[in-house]
Amino acid sequence: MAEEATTANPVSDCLFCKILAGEVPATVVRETDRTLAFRDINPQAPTHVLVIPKEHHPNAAALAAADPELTAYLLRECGEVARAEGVADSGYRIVFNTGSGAGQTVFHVHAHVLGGRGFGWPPG
Ligand code: IU
Repeated sequence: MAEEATTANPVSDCLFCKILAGEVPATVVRETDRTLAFRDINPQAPTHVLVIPKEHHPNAAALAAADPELTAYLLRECGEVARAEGVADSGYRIVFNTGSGAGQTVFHVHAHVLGGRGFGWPPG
C-alpha cells in the first residue's frame, strides 16, 4: 500500500472505517488518496471487489447529495478495478445496496464490482 488509509471523519462503529484505519484486515487491490478497493470476504462472483470512499457517507444517495464529484470519482474507480481485474470487456455489474431492505449491511457507502460470470435480470 502506498500510504496508510485515513478518513476525514471516521465513525467508530463502522466496519469500513476500521478497514481504512487498518484495524480490520482486508485484501486491498487498489488505493488512491480518496478511495480504497478490497476483495469482498464472501465473494458472489469470481471478481467481487468493494470500492469505498475514505470519507464516511452512509449510502450512495447520501454520498451523491454531499459530494457529486467524489461520487463520479468512485464510479471511475469501479471502472479501473474492472479493467485491472480483466472483466471490463466481458461486462460487469456495479451494485450499491441502499437500505437494509435492499440488503445493505454495512452503512459506509460501497460499490460492489462483480464480474467473471453471467448475471441474471431481475437480480435476486
Ligand atoms: P452490503 O451491500 O452492505 O450487504 O455489503 C457488505 C459487504 O461487506 C458484504 O458483501 C460482506 O461480505 C462484505 N464484508 C467484507 O468484505 N469484509 C468484512 O470484514 C465484512 C463484510 I464483516
